[in-house]
Amino acid sequence: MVDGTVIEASNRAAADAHRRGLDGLGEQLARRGVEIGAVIERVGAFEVAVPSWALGTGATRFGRFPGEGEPRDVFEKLDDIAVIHCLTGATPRVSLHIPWDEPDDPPALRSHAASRGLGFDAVNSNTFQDQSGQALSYKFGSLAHANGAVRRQAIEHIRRVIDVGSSLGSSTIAIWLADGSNYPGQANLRNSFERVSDGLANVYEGMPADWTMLVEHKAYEPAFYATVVADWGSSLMLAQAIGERAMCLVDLGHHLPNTNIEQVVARLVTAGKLGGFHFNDSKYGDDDLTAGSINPYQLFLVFNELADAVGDGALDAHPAYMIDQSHNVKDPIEALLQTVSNLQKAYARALLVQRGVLAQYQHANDVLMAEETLKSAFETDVSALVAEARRCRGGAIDPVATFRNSGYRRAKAEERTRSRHAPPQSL
Ligand SMILES: [Mn+2]
Repeated sequence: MVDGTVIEASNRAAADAHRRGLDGLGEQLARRGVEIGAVIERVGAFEVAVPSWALGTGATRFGRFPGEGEPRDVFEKLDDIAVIHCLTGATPRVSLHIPWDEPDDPPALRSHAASRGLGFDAVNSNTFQDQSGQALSYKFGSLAHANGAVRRQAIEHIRRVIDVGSSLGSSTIAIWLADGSNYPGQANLRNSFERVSDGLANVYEGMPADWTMLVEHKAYEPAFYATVVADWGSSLMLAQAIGERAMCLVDLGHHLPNTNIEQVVARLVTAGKLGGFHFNDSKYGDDDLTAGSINPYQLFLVFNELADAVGDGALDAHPAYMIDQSHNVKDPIEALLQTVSNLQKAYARALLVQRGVLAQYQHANDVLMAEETLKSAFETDVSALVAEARRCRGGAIDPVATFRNSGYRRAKAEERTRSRHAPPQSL
């Protein structure tokens, strides 16, 4: 972990400039009738789960270039997440992938996590690749497979993931299925969907009563002609058919280019089925880049939809927030610190939208001023506000600089040998 004195020293050095920035922003917001303290409090309460697969350097199909001091097992991954939590105060939970990070001894992992102030968020199943010793192959699908024995094997796997999750204190299963076809005629489109629906319903029946199932759609890849759960409509049909505790998970990178994702969010809120998010950003496809790095306006508009829904009671609790990124060229810890900060900024800006004013402009069909009302919130520099939210939670005013000064990565480069493990991937 990063020593508390390192954070204190770093914050002391940044204190004067931080205070000036915060005072300036406070005055600016007060002129708009916004009390900065209330926004700081809400941003400080923002939490997002870190996936166990994001701590090592990711890979493309062309190769992987690991960095020094990467975690070698799930225990070391939790150590790195604890560092991110120390510096941001915003990542108290881990989203575990089974079997990539399946613990041999779940109680030991649970107590390792607890000793670092961490708990477990959604567990993720994997029926998109074959594991060693597996009896039947998922080459032609899992829950949608034409062979009932393969479908049963996939159901058993997901049930086992839920059991592991239960022993860790998790209560959510996130399911992304690679099932689909690469060529017209390869699979019957309706039958494939019905098999997935039946399989998920089967898993749902055996799920503990306090568990939630999140169904994650993805437009394409690895299936390039027709993915079974390709879009929010398919995901919503499944969630509605399966039951009350089945919800939809929106991964920002799992849509076709130019999809209006904030409108997808609005629809799922209306349906009462928005269960969770996978944050990332993309230029072309499922690029898994740092959230807010390519299209920060879209990220803001997504948070704006959520803040609007919470504001008028359409959403009583926020959905499960998770990061789903692959860090190929950045230090994974630094990339995650930057991600958390970008998410907090987008959320803070969404909280600054003057909703009453916006509603009046919408009612009057004043298109320009309605747009400007959103834009003025988006264009507000909320850096000092977000830094203060972190500082109030014991975190760093400047997390990346503090992390670099801490020498954590250098120390781990000596302590951990070069990773011998399979490259982390992304869901
Ligand atoms: Mn995802």
